[in-house]
Amino acid sequence: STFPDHNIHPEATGIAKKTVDAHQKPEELVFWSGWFCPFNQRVWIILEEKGIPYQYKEVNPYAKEESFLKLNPRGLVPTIEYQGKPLYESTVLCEFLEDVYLDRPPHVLPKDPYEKARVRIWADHTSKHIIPAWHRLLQLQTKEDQDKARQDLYEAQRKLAEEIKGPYFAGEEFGLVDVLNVPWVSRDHVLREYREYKREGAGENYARWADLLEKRDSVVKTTSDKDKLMVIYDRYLAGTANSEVAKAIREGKPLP
Ligand code: GSH
Repeated sequence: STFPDHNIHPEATGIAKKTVDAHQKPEELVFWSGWFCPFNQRVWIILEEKGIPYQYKEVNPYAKEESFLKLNPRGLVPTIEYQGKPLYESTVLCEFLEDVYLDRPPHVLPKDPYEKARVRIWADHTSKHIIPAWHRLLQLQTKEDQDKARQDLYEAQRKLAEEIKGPYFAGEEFGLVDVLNVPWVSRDHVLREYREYKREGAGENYARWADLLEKRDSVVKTTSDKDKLMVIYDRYLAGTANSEVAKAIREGKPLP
């Protein structure tokens, strides 16, 4: 079908809806958001963490509307317009917001060049290893594939956890590696309920860090009701989702 996730709930719900309502007036930063999307939540969390003035606009990225493709030819959320100019890709956007709003804490990248580079290594590890394994575990259908994906995920999360300075990844401040991971931490109830996943499987350090991250105010404020999210995740669990991410996992290709 042309609209793989056609019966997606049209807007944020619960606490996230209040956050949306508080960000309706025009600002120089427009956030084109999909309430359900974990990549999208990364950017939303930074906007909230730094208290950046932004205008929230909901978009259904599956509809691939012409006006949206003009902003982001990949047709994905998150997308922003800053002073009328479009940008996209969640990791790029997180770094962009740090550059533009450097005076607003938390500083999501360390100042020290060595520490900054180290953060980028573990951001890359998150994109290359943690997120793909997470989605394989969610989506693959045979026990064998799921067992393999679960082991891959534990291993990738354990490696990252060995590098945590504490309490957050890079030390005292909530930062880039934390924000890149937390949307999947706050959705891991799906894996715990349906895929025999547990945080401790990746070690005590990982579990402690994950427990801390999901309590962050900015995370809570950008999280919609679980029942609305589960409508979407049920399709992934059944192997019938047709998003770009779902197709990539099925075809064994890198994520979009
Ligand atoms: N690499 C992108 C990023 O990090 O921003 C991935 C974003 C992404 O996959 N967004 C999904 C989307 O817009 C929603 S979670 N999908 C539209 C589609 O699959 O057609």
